[in-house]
Amino acid sequence: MLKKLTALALVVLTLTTAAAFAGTVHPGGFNNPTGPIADKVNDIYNFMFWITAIIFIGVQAVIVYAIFKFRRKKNPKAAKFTHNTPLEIFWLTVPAIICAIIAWKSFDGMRFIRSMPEAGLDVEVIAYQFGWDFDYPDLEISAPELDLEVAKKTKPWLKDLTQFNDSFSVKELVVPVNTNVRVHVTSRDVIHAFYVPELIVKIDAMPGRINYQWFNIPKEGTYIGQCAELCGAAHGFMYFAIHAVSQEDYVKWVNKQRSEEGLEPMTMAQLKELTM
Ligand SMILES: [Cu+2]
Repeated sequence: MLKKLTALALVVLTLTTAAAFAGTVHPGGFNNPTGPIADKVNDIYNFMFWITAIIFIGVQAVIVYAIFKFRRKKNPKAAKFTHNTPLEIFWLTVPAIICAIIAWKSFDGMRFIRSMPEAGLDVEVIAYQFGWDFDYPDLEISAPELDLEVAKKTKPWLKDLTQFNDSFSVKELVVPVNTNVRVHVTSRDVIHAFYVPELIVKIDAMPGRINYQWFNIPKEGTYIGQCAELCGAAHGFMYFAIHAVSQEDYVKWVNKQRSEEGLEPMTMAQLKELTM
């Protein structure tokens, strides 16, 4: 009776947990992989998933077959052999070939992710305890700090993140869509990590060292980023956002920042040329 009750409780718990999370898309989750790097990683993931699935089903099928075919009732006398050369050659070569294919695909993916595009919008990302600076060296501007009280009303992603703590600083890295963005990442104090789950982009921010990473966002929208290296008390609130906008909105945003710095506005052609 107790066993049955425990089993029932487990089933109910599983179902309610599944129902509670069904359809939940965490603002910082990787539920909507976006961009060429995410596509590449997804591609490798799916490829390996299907290899694993086919092997799993094959192994289970052989086990079930053996259970019935070689059951004690039908085979009262056990077979006693220790070697089968063709079988041994098979189970050494086939896995070796599969591993080689996976390695080739993985290295190809790594090469793609780690090769910086020849040109792109350059952004310097500087992490610190506890926040981020985004500087655009070619444009002589920096991403401004958002006024949380104002931003919370217009940016739904902030409302979700500030419900537990609304005392942190948040900046938005504004980039144009369909443009290669090259980030040069470093830190002012301890090790942090620049992590944008939906773009499947993650790179350490190390003091005294500049790491590099690139991405290209095909869809307008807000992509939440966060620090992914435990760096101190407010690590959990080290959020930022990448805001991918149309070319027109990007020009407007850049010129707003430039006018605040007392700089001349730039045209779309000038800005585009900087990324070519
Ligand atoms: Cu951190």
